[in-house]
Amino acid sequence: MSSEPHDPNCIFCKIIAGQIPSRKVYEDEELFGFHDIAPWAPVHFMLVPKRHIPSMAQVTPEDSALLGKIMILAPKLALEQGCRPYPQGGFRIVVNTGAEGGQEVHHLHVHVMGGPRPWLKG
Ligand code: DGP
Repeated sequence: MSSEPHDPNCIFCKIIAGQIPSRKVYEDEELFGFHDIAPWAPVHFMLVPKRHIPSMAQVTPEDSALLGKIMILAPKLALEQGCRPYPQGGFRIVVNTGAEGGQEVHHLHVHVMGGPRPWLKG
């Protein structure tokens, strides 16, 4: 274990616990997926571990299966949420890490974004 299971002050821990409402796209024993409240793209949801890992900077080899599961789930859920199939369609995966990485919520989260392209830059 690389961190405490839950942080009572963490907004994503509260979402996972159902204390703050969210638009859920996925849940199992170790992962939770929900729509971003401020979407950057027509389809924009996040996948998060239920265990409170602050960021990618704290993951360890013990988290390999968890991270792999997120990456395998992302394409499946992207299609379910309305992204068009590869190669004309597709999606972007972003994991902001630390202040200089643009991370605002310090509970590891994988953004999955897609849909018609005008939102996409860079
Ligand atoms: P980041 O900058 O990578 O830490 O992204 C955090 C994202 O979390 C940001 O795009 C907005 C989203 N977010 C923040 N608070 C809430 C919330 O209460 N509910 C939901 N669904 N999303 C939130």
